[in-house]
Amino acid sequence: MSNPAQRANKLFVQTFGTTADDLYLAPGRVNLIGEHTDYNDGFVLPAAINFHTIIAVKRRDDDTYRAVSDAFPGKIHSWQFGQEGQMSPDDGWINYLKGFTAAMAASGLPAKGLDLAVVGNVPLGAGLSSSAALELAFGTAVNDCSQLRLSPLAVAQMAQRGENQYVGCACGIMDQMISALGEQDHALLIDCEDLDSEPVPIPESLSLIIVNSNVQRGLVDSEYNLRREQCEAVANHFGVESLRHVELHALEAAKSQLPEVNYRRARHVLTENRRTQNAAHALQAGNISKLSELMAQSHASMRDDFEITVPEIDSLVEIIATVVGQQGGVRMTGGGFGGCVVALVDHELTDAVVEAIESQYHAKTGIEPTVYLCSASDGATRLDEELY
Ligand code: GAF
Repeated sequence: MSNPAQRANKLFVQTFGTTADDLYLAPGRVNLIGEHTDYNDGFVLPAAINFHTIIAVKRRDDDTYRAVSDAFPGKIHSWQFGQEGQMSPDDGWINYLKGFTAAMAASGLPAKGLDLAVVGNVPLGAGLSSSAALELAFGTAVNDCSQLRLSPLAVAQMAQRGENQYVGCACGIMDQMISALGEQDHALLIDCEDLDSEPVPIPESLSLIIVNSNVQRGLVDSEYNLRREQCEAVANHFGVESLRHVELHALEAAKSQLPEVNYRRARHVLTENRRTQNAAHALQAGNISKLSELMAQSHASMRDDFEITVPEIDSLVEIIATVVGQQGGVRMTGGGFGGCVVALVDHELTDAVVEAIESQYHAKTGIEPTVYLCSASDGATRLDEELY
């Protein structure tokens, strides 16, 4: 049926027996380069994508929240502001909303209650940040409806706090920040130390292709948190706050004093920071062969040093790289252990890339891939339904 905005409104009426006041939307994201660098105060280069979470909301006079999702119609969750209780893994998606209100309450910010109906088309569990899209659509609605006047960056930080403290995932700021601040046809170079960001135009000659490996992601949170601990252990070794303050030559000099695996984790982060800054320059300059080289190096570093790829993802990257050569870049995107690869390729090669994936990936892995032809989109906002 209809578009997602109409679906959200319809779900709202079916659930609450009245019409919603407003619609809010936030995008998922794809990271072009700069993986596992955000929580090390490094650089990332993500883009918001044209896959969204949309929430239809109605303001309430009390501090109660009632929420329904089209993934589980009929199941209404409700809680009171500041009384979110313990996170329950069985509650799934609602934890991200409760995390947001819990973080607001802990910061001493007041907020009024809402009734809300959630729909979306960000693929779930694919590493495209459906959770950040949910948090930012909700956070933007809460901010607006309670007239808190938080900046989009402050909403993103609140969402990250909720996910860290309530949901228990030690994620960095990248996903929330790009979902808040994304710009159409641009990636965003973010310095995760001071949270400065700079839009980088994606050349019109390039197609943004995302391919879901459809590998079931396992152990994501525990492996993610372990990587973070390994990085922090190296920063502690040098007596600095984060890996941002460790130079590559100092890391090389200290190699024999570090556990080998931690040395490799840190080498990924330090080299990835350089690659990310260089990739932003290459994109800006339209230097696609340089971008291609940097994305290939990034993938190899994630595979060999950070060990977050899986054979199916490596195989997808190889299939695409063989078609595009120096006329585009390809690498795994997101936290890892399955999920998606991202490719930025010359438009003229789009069909050849899709054909190669469809003819080779299943034959090599026994899994059907899903291809999304995307565009970089704007960040979270209140939605004018007519414009959607
Ligand atoms: C996940 C996290 F949520 C991000 O903060 C980031 O660390 C990413 O993995 C890896 O780059 O998406």
